[in-house]
Amino acid sequence: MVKPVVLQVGPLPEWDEGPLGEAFDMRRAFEAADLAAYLAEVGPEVRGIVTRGDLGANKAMIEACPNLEIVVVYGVGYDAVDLDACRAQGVHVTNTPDVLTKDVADFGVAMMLGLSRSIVPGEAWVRSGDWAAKGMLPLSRRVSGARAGVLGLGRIGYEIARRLAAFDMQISYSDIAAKDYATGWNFVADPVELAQQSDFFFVALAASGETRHIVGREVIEAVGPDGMIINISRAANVDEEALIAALGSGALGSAALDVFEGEPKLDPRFLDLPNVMLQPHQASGTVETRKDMGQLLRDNLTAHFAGKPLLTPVI
Ligand code: 8YV
Repeated sequence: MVKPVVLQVGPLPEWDEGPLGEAFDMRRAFEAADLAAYLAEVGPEVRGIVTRGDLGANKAMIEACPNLEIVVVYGVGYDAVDLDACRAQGVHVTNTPDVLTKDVADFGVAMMLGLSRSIVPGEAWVRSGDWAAKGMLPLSRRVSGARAGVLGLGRIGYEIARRLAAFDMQISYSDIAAKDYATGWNFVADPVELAQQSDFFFVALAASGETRHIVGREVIEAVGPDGMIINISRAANVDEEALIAALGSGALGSAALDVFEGEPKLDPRFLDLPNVMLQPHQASGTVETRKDMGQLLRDNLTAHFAGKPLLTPVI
């Protein structure tokens, strides 16, 4: 049987690349010196695209593959895939929801605790000898019992809120509408109002054209000089210029960030800010979750080429 030709946009763990190579005729776009020339050469043969949430597949790539049938995303976020171009060519898209939800929620909460309780500076204080030389580390801020706001109470936002409840936090959330599964949590329609009611403000909504910079200067300043913003969603949900300005002026107390515009080449001004925790988009980065993401991605691709229903279709 002729293996379907599948374009791979970025590297994946070996435990995925092996089985993909066995089942499909993989073409590694990320190894091409000239991507446009490579797409012009192999594009007509391509029936599937394997990509990651942070890489996606743009209009040029999709249109370079006239026989494309499916794009499978290694990730829950598909904001970097041009869905309109896919619809125009009748191309299916799948993602990997649910399998990463708890790890991403854990990581968001860990960033909140890590920054608020000075975990990283504490480690440095000990390793540098400052503890012996200068005494106790400056005091940090309590988390338990504080006010938490969750912008976007989807799967990940819900799991974050569930974890925060265990810290006796007062939980409010914003979303398109109140959620019947959000028992005991306070629905606030306006993100600015949610920010005013939050000591810890989580950005957990799926990114789209509608959510771009939903966390703008007004929301950022409403979180305030004693508040913290935690972003485990997409950088595009936050106005990074306004964020950097507020962190620099003190209008915003602090931020813990796992995602950045232009990542991994983040804005160098972040590196000079003492009140920001910087993480390399690793919220779903556990062996267990990445294996589950890879399996689900491969199951979607296999189902498609076997003419069976997709497991986690987006379109
Ligand atoms: C992945 C993600 O890190 O699920 C997503 O949308 O951004 C992350 O889980 C990314 O997709 C691939 O590396």
